[in-house]
Amino acid sequence: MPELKVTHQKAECLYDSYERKGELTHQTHYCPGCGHGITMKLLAETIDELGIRDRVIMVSPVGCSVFLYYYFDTGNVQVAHGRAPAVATGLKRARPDSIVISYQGDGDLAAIGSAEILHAANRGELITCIFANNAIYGMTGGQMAPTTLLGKKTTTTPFGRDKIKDGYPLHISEVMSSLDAPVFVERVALGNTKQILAAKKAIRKAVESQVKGLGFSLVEVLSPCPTIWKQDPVEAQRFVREVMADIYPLGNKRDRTADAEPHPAPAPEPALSELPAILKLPKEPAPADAAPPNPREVDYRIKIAGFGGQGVLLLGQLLAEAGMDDGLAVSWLPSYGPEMRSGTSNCHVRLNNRPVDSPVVTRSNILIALNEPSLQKFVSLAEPGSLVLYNGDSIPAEFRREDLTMHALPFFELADEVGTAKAGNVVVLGALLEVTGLLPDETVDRAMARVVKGEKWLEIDRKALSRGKQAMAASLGKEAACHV
Ligand SMILES: Cc1ncc(C[n+]2csc(CCOP(=O)(O)OP(=O)(O)O)c2C)c(N)n1
Ligand code: SF4
Repeated sequence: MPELKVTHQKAECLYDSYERKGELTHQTHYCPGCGHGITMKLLAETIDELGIRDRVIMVSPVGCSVFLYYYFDTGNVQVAHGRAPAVATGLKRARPDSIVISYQGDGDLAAIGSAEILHAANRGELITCIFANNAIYGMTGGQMAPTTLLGKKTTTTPFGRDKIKDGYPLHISEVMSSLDAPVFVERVALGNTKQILAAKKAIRKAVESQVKGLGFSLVEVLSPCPTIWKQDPVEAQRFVREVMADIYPLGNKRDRTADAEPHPAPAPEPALSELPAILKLPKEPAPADAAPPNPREVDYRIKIAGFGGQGVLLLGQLLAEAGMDDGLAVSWLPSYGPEMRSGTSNCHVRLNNRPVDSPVVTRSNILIALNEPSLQKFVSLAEPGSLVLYNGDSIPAEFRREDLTMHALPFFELADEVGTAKAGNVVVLGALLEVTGLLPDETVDRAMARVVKGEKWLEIDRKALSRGKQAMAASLGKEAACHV
């Protein structure tokens, strides 16, 4: 039997099996004939040939190519829609030795991310962008992209793209090559084998220019999307070759790789200890002034949610300030809705006897929900066995959970009794202290005196705090009596 010779095999930088779906470990998620699969193969071969796999960080977008990280056994970061050039910039600047390759579709790069790509290119960031232009939003089912051809029917242009209403197809490679900084810009296509070989050459040259430290490079790949175009793969390739390439002329738009000077090596970073002086930060309090570390084992992950105007953020701030005075490590992370008032508002507070690893509270062990939508949104994320305080007369039946301790009190009505409903957030604080003993009363009072502006308000808040404690104590007494 003649000896078998391997003439073709997968690139080494692609995983042997893809863990995305148990039953499909040797298939990508791309449709038959999709250009993403071909482009990624060319990219993978380039990485192997240049021997840079250990240095590569791929930045994958939102769009059909989002799962790139399931296929490439390299560094991977998946980013928000359109933000690949911004994240790639950060990665490259933080790790100048890495080879950062961002991969984006035309919706991602030319629509929502148009500002990012323009400025990254204009700054001449040392990154490589692979731009898969299939002239449509693939992942979301076929909306018009900035690159959609005139007359093309899409779900958002049911009568065809109209130059007056929808504008003209955006020629990204030409825009890129009108800038001073890019060193390499080329448009290629996947319309037949010859074009695919040319695409490979361009991709390799673009990546190589980064390896040599020359500057920004971009390859636009005209790419078939048979599924959304409603064509079979052969027909879609023909469309790329004969129709798309006519509107988007192929070829090199900029090549300064022969005479570009490599970017100078970045200046060494200052030592961490020098930063306070450089940034003119106020001196940290001497250890004697700072609260001594708290020996209690504490890990409170508190989510407070309501609508704007309920004092959600101030309540979080009071907890964090008081926690700090108690010698705990604290964080306070506010999150606002877009409206100034009456929009949604929530904040994350962490109180810990060890340094806080992340200020984000995903699974709360204390949830304070100041309205029903907040309870609905966050109760499923409360840790079993944890505490929920709800602003209302009772917990709505559909959100009750047997594995949580849930208390309902009309905090804002109680605040009204002491002078103003505005102090409802401090009534909550009182109730929380009563039920948990989370922080000593005098520490909370000290923090309140610091944070609350004006004697009048401080007086009201002190009353509100004790009203909250009282009401919670009464409610606990009642509940205990019920259980007996
Ligand atoms: C902030 C945000 N806006 C909108 C979306 C919905 N969305 C997901 S993918 C996509 C467009 C993808 O099109 P494209 O970049 O051309 O990639 P393709 O799927 O065609 O490869 C959109 C609008 C989103 N995920 N995030
Ligand atoms: S919808 Fe289009 S772009 Fe998305 S995987 Fe299928 S063929 Fe590729």
